[in-house]
Amino acid sequence: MTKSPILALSGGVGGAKLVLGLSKIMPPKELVVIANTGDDEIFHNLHVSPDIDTIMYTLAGISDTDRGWGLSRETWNAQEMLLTYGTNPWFNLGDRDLGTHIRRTDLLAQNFTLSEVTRKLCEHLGVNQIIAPMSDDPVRTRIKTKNGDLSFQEYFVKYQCKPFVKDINFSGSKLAAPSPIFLNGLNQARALIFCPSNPFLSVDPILSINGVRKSVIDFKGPKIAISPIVDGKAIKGPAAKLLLELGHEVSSVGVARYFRDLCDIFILDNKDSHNLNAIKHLGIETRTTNTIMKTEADKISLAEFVLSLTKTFHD
Ligand code: FO1
Repeated sequence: MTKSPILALSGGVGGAKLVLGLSKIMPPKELVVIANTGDDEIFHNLHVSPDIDTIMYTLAGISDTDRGWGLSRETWNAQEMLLTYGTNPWFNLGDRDLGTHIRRTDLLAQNFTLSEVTRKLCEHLGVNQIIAPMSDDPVRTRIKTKNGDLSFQEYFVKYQCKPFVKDINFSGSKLAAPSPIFLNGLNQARALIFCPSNPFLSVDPILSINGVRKSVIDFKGPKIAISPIVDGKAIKGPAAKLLLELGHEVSSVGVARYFRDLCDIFILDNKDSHNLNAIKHLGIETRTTNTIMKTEADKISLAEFVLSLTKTFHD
């Protein structure tokens, strides 16, 4: 009899690493992964969902782990033809990856929801875990910078996170509803895991959806977060720069303050054990372990550590 699932909220590359670790130690149907879709954007009339694809490709074992996104064995012939035609596509879409976006766009045009489309793509890729978007409604991260407003991908890829960020908001979030699988997970799951990802770019879009922040705060089971900042630096991406620009302390303490009302247990890397007391003073139970996931064994051991905490806390 399947136990009630674990709900893992994930965005970006770091989140997918822990999701892979969890997938290696849990029955597939007990792992429900909710992907941030604030990064989604239309390129060449194709709907691209980067964080869904990173999770889907990772669980299907076909992701390009060096690049951190997209597919292994990728070729770039379509991209080259676009350059030949004098366009300047700053968002690189590989030939195999285009297959995903073409199929997703076709199915959306047939009025399937993004959740249904994701399930169909997963079935064909042999992914048995449950992956769902945070919402079937459009929610888009908007980055307010000193040089004007940018979409997530313009900020992250076109301008390589260089612009100074003044604010971040999520267009469509107030009208959006959590996806059916997300809503079901918030009511039925036995634990909730914030996979290590950028709080402002991967967690906030999810929490911005109508009613979600309150449902997370009221969630009955244990809520566990892992700091994406180790020793004052982000493992990957702009998390540290954004903490600074948005006026937070650039440390795992700064991140703990962000998670203060959202989690019961906050996991630090061993390198940050000197912050243990400061975070405990915030009233958050804190644990330390190795959170740097370089190898598959690292991903599995962090997943085992997190899973063990859901058991102790829960029972
Ligand atoms: N990241 C880049 O830095 N450069 C790219 O050209 C790029 C293309 C791309 C295409 C499809 C896709 O699913 C992801 C892609 N990413 C690229 C990563 C993307 O920006 C993601 O949103 C980040 O991984 C953060 O979640």
